[in-house]
Amino acid sequence: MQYSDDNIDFLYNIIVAGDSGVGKSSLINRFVRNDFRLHTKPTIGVDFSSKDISYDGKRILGKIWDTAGQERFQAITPSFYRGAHGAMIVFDLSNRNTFEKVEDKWISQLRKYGEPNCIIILVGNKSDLVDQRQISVEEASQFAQKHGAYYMETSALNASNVELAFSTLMQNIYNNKPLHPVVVDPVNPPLTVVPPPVTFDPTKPPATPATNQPNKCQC
Ligand SMILES: Nc1nc2c(ncn2[C@@H]2O[C@H](COP(=O)(O)OP(=O)(O)OP(=O)(O)O)[C@@H](O)[C@H]2O)c(=O)[nH]1
Ligand SMILES: [Mg+2]
Repeated sequence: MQYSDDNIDFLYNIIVAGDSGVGKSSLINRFVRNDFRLHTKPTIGVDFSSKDISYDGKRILGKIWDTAGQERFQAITPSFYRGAHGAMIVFDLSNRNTFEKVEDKWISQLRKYGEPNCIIILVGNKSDLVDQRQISVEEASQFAQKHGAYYMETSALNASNVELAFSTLMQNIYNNKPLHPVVVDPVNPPLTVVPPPVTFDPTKPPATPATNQPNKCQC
């Protein structure tokens, strides 16, 4: 079954969350527009973008919800967790506090408000700041594994792994078959999501150093 846009086979809601300044908007800007700005403004509330990828002979559209990391917008974000097939939780590799908040805040919020079968990818951004790194690959990978998430390191500045992180998330949503078709925007609802005609293949390792096992959100 196709959507009214004949070019799109599947549509997934993806929420991007994490502390203010970790580079969420920059990652989306790099993925969607292949652009980067050194000076950005904090996101107000929630922004929306979309981009499609080709996978398994299908066109998959990602509706990407860019949430504000600032504390004053925290009342808004949970309603967007509710409709997400996938979540990208971002921290700044050069700022340990943003990594600690992933467990204390972002993953617990996702478990509380998110869909039980949502797929999580943990992203350590700003990998270009090599001398300022405060979290090792091993530590972040183990943390991701503990939470049933994929892990990837990116740089919105030099574009390293950005496309790969978003497409890995979308591909793994596709491979894990979303159980509940969900709608985020009741005014302009996405067309119904139909479970894909494939099952997850556990012999295909995820593109992550965290684990070779297929992982699901344990929220
Ligand atoms: N060096 C480096 N700087 C980055 C990278 N990604 C983002 N930045 C910078 O980090 C700052 C914050 O980026 P944003 O994308 O606005 O951060 P955000 O997570 O969207 O912040 P909020 O909207 O407040 O939640 C900006 O100055 C960006 O230029 C990166 O990969 N490397
Ligand atoms: Mg932002």
